[in-house]
Amino acid sequence: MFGLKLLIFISTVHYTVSGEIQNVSNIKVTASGKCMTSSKVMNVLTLIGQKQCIRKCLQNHQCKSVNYRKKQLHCELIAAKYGESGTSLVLDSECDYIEMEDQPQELTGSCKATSCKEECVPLSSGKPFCVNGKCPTGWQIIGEKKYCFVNSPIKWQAAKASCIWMEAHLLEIESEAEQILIQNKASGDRWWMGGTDEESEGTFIWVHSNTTLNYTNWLEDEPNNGGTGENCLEILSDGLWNDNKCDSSFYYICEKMIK
Ligand SMILES: [Ca+2]
Ligand SMILES: [Ca+2]
Repeated sequence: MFGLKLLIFISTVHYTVSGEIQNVSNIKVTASGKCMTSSKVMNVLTLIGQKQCIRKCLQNHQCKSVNYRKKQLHCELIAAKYGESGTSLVLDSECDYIEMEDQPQELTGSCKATSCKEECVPLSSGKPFCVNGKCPTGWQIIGEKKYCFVNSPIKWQAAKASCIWMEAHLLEIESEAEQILIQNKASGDRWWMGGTDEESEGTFIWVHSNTTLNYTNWLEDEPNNGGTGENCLEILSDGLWNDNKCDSSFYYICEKMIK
């Protein structure tokens, strides 16, 4: 470990003396001219800048360090850091080994504030999007479809995006039979579904199918577009439906066809 600390010291001095510190934008290279060998390389990104490489690692919950190959613009995302078992540093003049601790967190942009446990990607709108590649609770086959009941509360747009990333879409209940199946599994909590009247107030559509609602199961006096407006569809703990503010955070249900 002493050797590593010395390397950090040397590389800091190097950047200061040579006046390159602006160029690296406060990025701290942990070991310049060295690569870390590890079996825990998660991904290799090519033709990517150093800052972007670090950003990708910071956005991923599991990523602890990167090897950045300056000549090839290669970025290795690694789920380990130097000192953990199976790691060693090897001389490689084209390589920088960089740990994520002490890197400028603002590189993650809007993702900094999220509690995303997997990969957080800032959308072009500037909003963070937590990527969960697979159903965190496991797909359940109910009737003719697969459903994923995600019990972490997020806003409607983020829930919609999360389902798409799972190659699915937010729940659309199209019949009483489906309502009963879902109700039996979902009771006790409230969940986002894939309905909205954002396009045309009062006219709810299923956003994936782009169809109006054939079957509905509204709570009495709903949808009421309450308060300053409610444009997103939720299923309540007793199975009845309500329109709510899209910026509210609820659990959500994704569905897809059985392949
Ligand atoms: Ca509305
Ligand atoms: Ca309402």
